[in-house]
Amino acid sequence: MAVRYELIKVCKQSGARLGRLHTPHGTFETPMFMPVGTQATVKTMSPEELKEIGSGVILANTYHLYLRPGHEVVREAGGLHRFMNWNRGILTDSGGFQVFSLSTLRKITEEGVSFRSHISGEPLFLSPEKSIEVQNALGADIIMAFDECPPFPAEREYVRASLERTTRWAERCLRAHRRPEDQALFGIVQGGMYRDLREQSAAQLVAMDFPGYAVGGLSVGEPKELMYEILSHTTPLLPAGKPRYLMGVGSPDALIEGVIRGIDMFDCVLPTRIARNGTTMTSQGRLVVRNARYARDFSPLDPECDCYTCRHYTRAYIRHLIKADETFGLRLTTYHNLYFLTRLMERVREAIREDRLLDFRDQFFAKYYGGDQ
Ligand code: PRF
Ligand code: ZN
Repeated sequence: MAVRYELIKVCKQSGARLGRLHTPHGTFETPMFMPVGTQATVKTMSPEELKEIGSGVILANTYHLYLRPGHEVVREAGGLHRFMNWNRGILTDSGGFQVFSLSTLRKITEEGVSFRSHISGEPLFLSPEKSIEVQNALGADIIMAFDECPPFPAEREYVRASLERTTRWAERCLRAHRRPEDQALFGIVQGGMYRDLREQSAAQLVAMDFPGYAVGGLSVGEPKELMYEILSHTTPLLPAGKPRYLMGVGSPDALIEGVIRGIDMFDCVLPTRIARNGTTMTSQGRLVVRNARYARDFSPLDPECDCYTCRHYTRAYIRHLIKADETFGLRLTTYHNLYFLTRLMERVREAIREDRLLDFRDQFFAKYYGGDQ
């Protein structure tokens, strides 16, 4: 088996899980946050920096790497790990979600999705078989089933037909998978905001015995409370002995609330994307370091942070770099934001170990959201 999940303990106060994910490229503690490296690079960060931050698994995208440089190039390079010089974990998303958010003129049928490349405009096609072929060539430790993520809001009838097709696609993915011994294929639960459809999707996928499960179709524009409600309803349907991954979620509050509802893995572009427009996450909440009010502020981004950025550079200097379009500024804010979320997950694991995750949440939120959460 490519990936083995070891459940270490359940927090008596919250029900959250502390575990270990054993992969062909190392063992990583969960709950964990996975930085996004869409194009086989976490924008502005070197692998050495990611290791220093403490990242274990990073995410790359099938859609982007299929378009450019092409999966055959990556296969020839010896797989993604060698291609990008990253010897810890890699997870690839299957491409369906990115086709819908990035390409134009897409058309979905039982066979798959046809679309035009957002780079060259050329007509392309992705199916469950093609997605798995590409992901087998890329060689990530964890690969994802090819799914459809319905928009929000979506009518019940559409969501039902979509999840049933996602289930049939998941079966095709399992059959097409050529490297089950060193790549774990995760199923993705869909079903939108309908509890009974989540039950149907989870039951069908669990019967197929995937080595791990993702909850997809959330954080697509619905109110946070609704996401938490659907999540609370979905995670208990998944087997306790396998890892659970909440796709595309990375705000501090959603990470903590997700862990409380039994999630082990998260990914999101949020920390890296906001860093590149001059927004940082600190123990006192978001800080827009681009703002004029920091022009003469010679304190660190976060007085409680001991990352490379906060040990050596001031808000005034980082603001100056970003205003002057100097790329070093983007590296400094990206480093800090990834460090912040990685430390947050470390503190979450410590709180689970000590059965006090609900207390930790309340203390963290009081500071991060200024007491109004
Ligand atoms: N499916 C896939 N990737 C995703 C999602 C999904 O539903 C989401 C939803 N938040 C993010 N990334 N394959
Ligand atoms: Zn910092």
